[in-house]
Amino acid sequence: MSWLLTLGSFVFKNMEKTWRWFGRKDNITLDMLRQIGVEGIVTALHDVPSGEVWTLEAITELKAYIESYGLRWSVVESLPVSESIKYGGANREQLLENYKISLANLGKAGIKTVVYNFMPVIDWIRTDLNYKLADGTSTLYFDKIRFAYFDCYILNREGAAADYSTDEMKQVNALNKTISEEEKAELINTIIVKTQGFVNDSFKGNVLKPVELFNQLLELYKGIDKNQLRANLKYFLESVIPTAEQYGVNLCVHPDDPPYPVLGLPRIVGNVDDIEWILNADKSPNNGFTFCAGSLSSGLHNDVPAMAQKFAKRTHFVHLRSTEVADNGNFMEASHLEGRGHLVELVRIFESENPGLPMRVDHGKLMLTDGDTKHNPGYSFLGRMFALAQVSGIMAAVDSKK
Ligand code: DNO
Repeated sequence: MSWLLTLGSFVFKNMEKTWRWFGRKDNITLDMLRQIGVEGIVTALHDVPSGEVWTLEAITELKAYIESYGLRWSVVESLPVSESIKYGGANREQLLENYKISLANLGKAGIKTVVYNFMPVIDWIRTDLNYKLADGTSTLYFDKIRFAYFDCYILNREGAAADYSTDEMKQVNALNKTISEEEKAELINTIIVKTQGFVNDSFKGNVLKPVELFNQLLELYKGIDKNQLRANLKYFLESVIPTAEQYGVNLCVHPDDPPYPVLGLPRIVGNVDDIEWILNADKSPNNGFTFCAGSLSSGLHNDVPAMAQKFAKRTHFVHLRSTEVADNGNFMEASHLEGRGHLVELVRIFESENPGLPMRVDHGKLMLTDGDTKHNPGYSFLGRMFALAQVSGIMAAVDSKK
């Protein structure tokens, strides 16, 4: 349990150890989580299609199930924002109404932290889900050239080549000469099906023609530039924040992963200016940020501890994860003790600037028997358990210095 330590007039409250759990279908059970020191659960009503109302009954039923294991439902990740809200489609008003009802129901049930993202078409992006490391474990990897190949030769996006340097295009063209049909299929499967399938409603279920579907979604964003996407996010906030305030719910936008524009699509949650803009677009404390150290650290432009210091007070939820980034932009998940995330520093900052925030580890490696169990990419059991133990150690060391 999170505990309060009173020292003179200071009251410290540790970060709450939470874990992303994908509901009753998750092979990692609540019983397992209770045994490894998890305190709070991060989950969603994964069976409700994006845009539909989360009823109070369904919310309270899942909450009671979680509580029957001595755990609590601490955070919703995510209450998805439908594409039509992001590009400003005809049914946007109805979707916003539904969103408000779901928020109100969550507030009534006592679930007060709600994550969403505002990434058009595609959520997090990786090109390899099984990148082997020297120690025998494997991790997630983003290879810029393979991604550019996907853009230029698989999606065949008009004008795509102009988004890459001459040298990058040389490598992309060379890859085109050597890549096998099998590798191509695996790349499509990785970028569209496996990474999106469990977090992005557009690609849930059995997607028969992923590339065609992907291109249709890209079409919806023709003419939507950064300013228009920002305007649509502001419109979303103006519509839903009053409800969040009324029911005491803290909404917190997740950064873009990776934190820069891709595939000709704008991305607007990737750097200090973006986050400042969002937090100023509606100054309500209920309009907050999910500090995903992993996503932020994968952009070389971001100084992650400086951002934590700057945005700690408006942060409602923290993802503790780190990455290593090469000069050419390729990146992979780092150990939770290393890399550009600087998690020791972050724990120090958040525990002093905004005590008691929920945090979860993210994107564990594949290690030991992880490969034998079916789980969502990045959400292994042993890899994440190992990371949670490391982060718990960091927290204990930071707390002992208070
Ligand atoms: C991937 C996740 C994201 C995140 C959403 C939040 O592993 O970090 O899918 O949950 O973008 O809405």
